[in-house]
Amino acid sequence: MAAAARQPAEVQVYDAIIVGAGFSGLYQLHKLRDELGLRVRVLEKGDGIGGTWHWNRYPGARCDSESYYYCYSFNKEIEQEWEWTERYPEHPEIRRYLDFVATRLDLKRDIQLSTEVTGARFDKARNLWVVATRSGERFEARFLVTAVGCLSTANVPKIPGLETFAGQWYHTGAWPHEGVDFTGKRVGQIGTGSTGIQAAPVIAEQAGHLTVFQRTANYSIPARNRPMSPEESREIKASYPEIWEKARSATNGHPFDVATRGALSVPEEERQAIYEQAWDRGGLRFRASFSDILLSQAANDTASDFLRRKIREVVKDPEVAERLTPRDHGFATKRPPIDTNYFETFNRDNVLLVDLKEEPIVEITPRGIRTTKGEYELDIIVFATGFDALTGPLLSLNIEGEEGQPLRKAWAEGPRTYLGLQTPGFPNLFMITGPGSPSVLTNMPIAIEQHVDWITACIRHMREEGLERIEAKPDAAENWVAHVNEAANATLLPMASSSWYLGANVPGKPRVFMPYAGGMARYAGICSEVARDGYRGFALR
Ligand code: N01
Repeated sequence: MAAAARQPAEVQVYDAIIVGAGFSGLYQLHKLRDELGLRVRVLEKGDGIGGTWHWNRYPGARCDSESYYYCYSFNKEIEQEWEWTERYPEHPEIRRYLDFVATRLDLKRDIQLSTEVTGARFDKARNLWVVATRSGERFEARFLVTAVGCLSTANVPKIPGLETFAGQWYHTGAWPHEGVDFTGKRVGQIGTGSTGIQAAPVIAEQAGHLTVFQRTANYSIPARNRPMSPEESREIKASYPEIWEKARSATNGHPFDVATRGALSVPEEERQAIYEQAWDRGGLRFRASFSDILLSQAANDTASDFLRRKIREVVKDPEVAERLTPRDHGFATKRPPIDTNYFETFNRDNVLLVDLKEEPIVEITPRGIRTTKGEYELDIIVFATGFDALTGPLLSLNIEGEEGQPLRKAWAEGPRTYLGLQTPGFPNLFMITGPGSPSVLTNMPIAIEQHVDWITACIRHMREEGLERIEAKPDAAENWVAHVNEAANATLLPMASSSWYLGANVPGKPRVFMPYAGGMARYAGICSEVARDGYRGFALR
């Protein structure tokens, strides 16, 4: 890719540095370079573009949003030319799509791969960011835009003895590009979130034996993946203007209607029929069956009970079914997974479920995993244990603000942002889908495009007005954090105590509800209003 000679001692000067070459970084590069004419460099840690999809190549990895709207909406030609082959795109197809976009827009020449940002500090005398990389390069730029994704810092739990394990172990979010051969192997998988639920059925088909170590039982809706027919594809392409309009006006960036009726407003029989229909259709849309599934406990109970019954119907052994049944949280209060044959997998002879609530892990031994009840011998351990979500990817950049204060310190009690776009004390730093924005509660490309468009318009404004510096005001951030809490508390989301939305999956992480739960359309409206009001809440000079 970009072939500029790398000279460790020399400072390379740009108008903007973007960190990350996934969905966000690619679009931000296009906007700043091709619309504003800025000199831009994208620094990407991986040896390929694709962000999340570069790293997450575990068995069964495919997107939970449907392909026809898990993509960019800003370019008509790309939208019309690209052909999705399945209802949900598998990881190689998403990488091919992003490569197609990057080639079409000639983005690669400004992307520097295998370049890990190890530090960034704001030079307040010159109003610019000084960025350092692992290989010793130095960059300077007026603007620093993080496009690092929300789920890119792998969480490998500190289980004693891991270093003694004689077999191989892998985290799903850093999967070997050459794949892993499970043939005839005894595999242990820790974790039953969206990732584990996608991976287990595929691993079970290949492995000699699979043991799934489950800490918290999860709900899951069948994905009902299938090939896209040419007619379907044609119809979708003809309706894109309406599809995008719907996605942007929705609460979660998905182009489907959320029912306006409440779950308890219809008789039991009709409610069950609605759930059955949603179950047969499959996918994340299940939670749109009623308007109040995430607002009313009684409504949520009806969905949760329906899904618990489905587990009992699918899983033949009643004891295993009971262990697989979530009792501690309501449906969709944690990010709901979708699956292909997840619960069915536990009917296989070569699959065993270990409930870590009954027998917690004590240690990893050279031979496998030892719980309080015994040792499970394994050749391979798969950590499907999730991520240090939302804040982890930002904190790992070692960013220091204008007074030299580390971001890690500024966020010791949890992320403090204004609109999830900026944080006080860190001028000219923009975060795409940062904590405090709807991000992971939405269909990501919609949230990404909204942020990139807003950031681009803001930088355009600054250049037109001859401004050098923009910073979120402390009181604006304080009010926004309060509003983020208020929006979360108006829903049932904070009630799932083991949720990564709250940082609960990482020991020692502050328990703060991080994404904005007030809805994508409402959020986008607030951002537009703020800009129209002369960037209310930001200090510009
Ligand atoms: O991670 P998770 P994920 N000992 O945090 C368990 C997106 N995504 O990678 O619930 C034992 O959800 C943990 O248990 P508990 C999507 O937004 C998207 O699955 O904390 N177990 C849980 O079961 C998703 O929500 C797609 O008690 C431990 C699991 O590991 C997000 O990524 C596909 C443990 C982690 O689940 C994250 O999903 C996949 C320990 N010490 C993911 N630590 C697509 O759209 C953690 N666990 C394709």
